[in-house]
Amino acid sequence: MAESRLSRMITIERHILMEQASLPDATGELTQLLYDIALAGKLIASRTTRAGLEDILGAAGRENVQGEQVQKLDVYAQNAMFQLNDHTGRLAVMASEEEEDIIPIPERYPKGKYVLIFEPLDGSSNIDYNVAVGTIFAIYHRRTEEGTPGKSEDVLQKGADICAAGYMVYGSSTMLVYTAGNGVNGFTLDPAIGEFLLSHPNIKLPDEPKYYSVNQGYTKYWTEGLRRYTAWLQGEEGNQHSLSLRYIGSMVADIHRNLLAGGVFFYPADSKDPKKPHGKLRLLYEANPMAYIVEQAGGYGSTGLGPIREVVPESLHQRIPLFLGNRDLVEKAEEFITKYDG
Ligand code: FDP
Repeated sequence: MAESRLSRMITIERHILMEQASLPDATGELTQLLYDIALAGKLIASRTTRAGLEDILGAAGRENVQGEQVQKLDVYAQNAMFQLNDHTGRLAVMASEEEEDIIPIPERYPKGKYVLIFEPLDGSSNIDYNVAVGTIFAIYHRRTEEGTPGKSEDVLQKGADICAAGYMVYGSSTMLVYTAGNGVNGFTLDPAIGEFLLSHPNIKLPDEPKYYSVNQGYTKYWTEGLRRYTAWLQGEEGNQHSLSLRYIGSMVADIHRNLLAGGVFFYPADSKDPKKPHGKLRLLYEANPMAYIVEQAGGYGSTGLGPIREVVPESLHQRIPLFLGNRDLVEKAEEFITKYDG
C-alpha cells in the first residue's frame, strides 16, 4: 500500500526525537530545550502577524481591548524566550541581546547543564514596515559546576563550542531553521494546526550563488579591500560572474534567503561610527549562531581575517565584522582584505 502523505509528515518534535535517537548519550534535555524554543517562536510569530493591529488597539504601555498590557514586540519576544525557559531545569544561565548582563535562572528553580544565548527580535527596526524579522539562538554546554548558578564564563564561549543553534524567521510564513551539528533542517509553521513541519530537509548552500547582501549605502566608510571585494562580486576586478544585490536589513531574513539561494551576506567594519569600529553585529547573539548554521550548510563564516567561531569573546555585547555564505565567496573577502587592508 502506498505510504500516505500524513505518515510522511514530520513535525519538529518528531524530527528532534529522531535526531536524539541517533545520539547514544542523549538524555532528551536538548530535545526538550529545542522544543521550548520552538514554542516561544510560535508565540512570537502569532504576535508579529498582529503587529499593526496592536498599534490600532493600543499603544505600548497601555492596555489593549482584552485588558492586557500591550508590549512592544521586542519586549514580548524577550519575555517569551525567558519565561518558557527559566523554570525547566535545563538551563544554567541565559544571555540576550536585550539585556545588559547575563540572565540568571531565578533562585527558586533548578539549574541545568545548558546555556541559552539569544537575540529575541532581530531586524526590529523593520517591524513598522511589515518586513520579515527573526529570533536567533545558540545553545552551549555550561562550563561551571552543575547545579550551581551559571556565570559569565558559561556565556563567553567560542562559537566553536556551540552544541545547537537556529533561528525563526517571521516572514510570509514562519520558519524555524536549526542544526544540532548534524546538518541544517528547516520547518514551516502550519498555522492551521500550530505545528512546525519539515519543509526544507538537509539544507545545503547551492554551488552556484545568486546574491550578495550588504548595506551598500555605507560604501564611503569602507576600506579599499572592501570596495574592491564588492566590485569583484559585481563582476569586476577580474571576476567573470556578477551576483545580484539583495539587502533587506534584517539579518535573519537576509541570511535565510542566501542560505537557500546561495550567496554572501556581510556587515563589515567601517568608519561610519567611531564608537563601533567593528561593525554593528554582535558576536554572541548573531555572528556565532549564524556562522554555525551556515557552516553546517556547507558554507563559511569569517570576520574577514579568519573564522568567526574561533574568536574568544571578551565581553557580552562585543561586536564583530562578519562575512557569511558560500565558502569561496567568503574566502575571497579574506583575500581582498588581506591584500589591500592588511
Ligand atoms: P536591527 O538594527 O533592525 O535590529 O541586528 C541588527 C540589525 O537589525 C540586523 O538585523 C540587520 O542586518 C542590521 O541591523 C541592519 O543594519 P543597517 O541598517 O546598518 O544596515
